[in-house]
Amino acid sequence: MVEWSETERSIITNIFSNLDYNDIGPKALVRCLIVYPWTQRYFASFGNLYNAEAISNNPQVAAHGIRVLHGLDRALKNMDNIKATYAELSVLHSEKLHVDPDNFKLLSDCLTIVVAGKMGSAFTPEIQATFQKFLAVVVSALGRQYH
Ligand code: ZNH
Repeated sequence: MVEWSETERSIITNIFSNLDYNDIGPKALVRCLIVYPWTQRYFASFGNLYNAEAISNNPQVAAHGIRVLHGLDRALKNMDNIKATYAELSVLHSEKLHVDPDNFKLLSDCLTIVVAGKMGSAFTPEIQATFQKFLAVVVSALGRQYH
């Protein structure tokens, strides 16, 4: 089981309580789709993803970015049981959506970059380390039901 210190818990709680989901969610997913264009294949139903501008202006991409970010609330509220918390979502991504689990890491890195840009110098190495630890646990949990 993953252990969290009180400091780590408060860092994670703090980041999320100051996070503007409607801003950060879309920006993270947009960045992922632009930087790693092969991730676009899962969003064929979202319409025009023809270039960076189209991706940035696509309302379905924005809505999905917000939904994914809210998906992290579950981990936030269940930090001691992230694995079980994502069991169902892992099955969905594996068996129904057929999302290659490597992509979870790509999106989490994009999220880190967007959060870093937003927080500026407040995103200290310690805070980054804790945020990336949190995302790594989420990524591992989401990849858990793949076989
Ligand atoms: Zn995912 C969906 C989360 C990643 C793809 N997602 C989803 C949802 C959620 C999530 C919550 C919804 C579900 C239901 O409905 O039930 N994701 C998530 C998270 C993450 C993710 C948390 C990380 C961090 N995804 C991802 C990626 C991808 C994806 C990376 C690719 C690339 N998802 C997806 C899809 C879907 C989802 C495709 C479906 C959509 C629609 O249809 O709308």
